[in-house]
Amino acid sequence: MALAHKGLAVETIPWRFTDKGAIAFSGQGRVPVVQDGERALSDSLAIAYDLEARYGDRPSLFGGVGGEALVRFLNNWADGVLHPALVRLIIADVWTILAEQDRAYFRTSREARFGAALEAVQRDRGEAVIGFRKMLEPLRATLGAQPYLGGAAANYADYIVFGAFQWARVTSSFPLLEADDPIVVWRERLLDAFDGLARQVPAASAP
Ligand SMILES: N[C@@H](CCC(=O)N[C@@H](CS)C(=O)NCC(=O)O)C(=O)O
Repeated sequence: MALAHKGLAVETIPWRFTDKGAIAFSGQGRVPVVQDGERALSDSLAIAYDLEARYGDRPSLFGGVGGEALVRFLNNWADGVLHPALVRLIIADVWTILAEQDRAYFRTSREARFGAALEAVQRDRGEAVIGFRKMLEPLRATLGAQPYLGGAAANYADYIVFGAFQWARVTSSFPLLEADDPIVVWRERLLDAFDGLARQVPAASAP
């Protein structure tokens, strides 16, 4: 979304968890990784800051230095609160869509992290999702007052939070939000952005 926001032409390469060799040039083992000329960048926020600095003549991802600073809080909220709550609702679903060669690695690494079987982690999700939806109230209230976190138009603040929902959308058919939730309207708008870029990835179908 950040690359599209900047209007940059990119080539994307399909990647699997166990395919560490393909991203070894970045000096670490996680995606996203961006190769821009000789430069290898990793970590979404670091990539976004770099894009803003390098492509300052293109549409801004942050709307100025204040936005650039404030988005760090939102990124920490997404990493520390949103993703940990979300992962507990869909983690076993994620496993079911993995390629065979990734399944054992994913299960072992995530079960060590949770101290429980993936299926046990998401077992009570029918109840847990109620707390998840309550936790999203500040997001809901903000989107009730303005169309995007970035204000009148979407910016990197939106892409941080949308990224979590997009991940869930493509890995799990579990309904995270109620149909009349204003967050759904915002999510749909971001799915439509950049000629439906995010919508091109199919949603997970019910098992
Ligand atoms: N905060 C980082 C998170 C990166 C991250 O955790 N990526 C996961 C995607 S699920 C990954 O590549 N994991 C590799 C692994 O678990 O081996 C970012 O936004 O770039």
